[in-house]
Amino acid sequence: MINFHDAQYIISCPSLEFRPKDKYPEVVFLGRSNVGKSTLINALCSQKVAFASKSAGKTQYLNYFLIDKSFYLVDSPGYGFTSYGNRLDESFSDMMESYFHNPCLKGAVILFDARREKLNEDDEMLLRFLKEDKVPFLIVFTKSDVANQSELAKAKRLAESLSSDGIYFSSKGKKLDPVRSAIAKLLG
Ligand SMILES: Nc1nc2c(ncn2[C@@H]2O[C@H](COP(=O)(O)OP(=O)(O)OP(=O)(O)O)[C@@H](O)[C@H]2O)c(=O)[nH]1
Ligand SMILES: [Mg+2]
Repeated sequence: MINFHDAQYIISCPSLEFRPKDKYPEVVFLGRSNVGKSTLINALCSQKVAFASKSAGKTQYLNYFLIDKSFYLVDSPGYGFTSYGNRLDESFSDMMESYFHNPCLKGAVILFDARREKLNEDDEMLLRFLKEDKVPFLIVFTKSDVANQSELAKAKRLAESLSSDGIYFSSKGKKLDPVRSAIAKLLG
């Protein structure tokens, strides 16, 4: 049974070739910079394994966390931010595109800020990569504590337009079971 109690940081990889050599399945967390990827990983594991921060661009590489000694959660750098500017960085998209050709990858958790209304070019690109490599995904809306009702309703419609239910998450709340069971489902 997956309980997310045992979480260990393993390695930070600049590309897929540095991934651990074992064949544990993995689920990757994707989303714009500062959306709350590292925060969600910490919440799921009930401990601070991933580095979360107020400033954008904190997570730089693919960070592997071994959970329950049976699978990896992979924290990824946020897109839409680089130290040089704030457009999508080519090296980031190269890193991610090759990352998706990954037989151990069982699925992705895409995070959107619950207050965002629509997708931009970077989001579309990411969804295209996932589709090309047939990577199943689920959508989590973060920061739902600071979104209003109308924003939450729009978020739901956005998820539906991507054929997903969309799960609301707030780091201030404790409702993690829906995310945990959706991840368990991706892992099969
Ligand atoms: N109010 C609120 N703040 C949140 C929530 N989730 C994350 N944050 C805050 O958002 C900021 C960014 O969180 P991170 O988890 O570092 O975001 P990230 O997506 O990992 O960012 P990068 O690594 O830079 O791509 C931090 O200040 C968090 O405390 C949430 O559900 N509610
Ligand atoms: Mg991060």
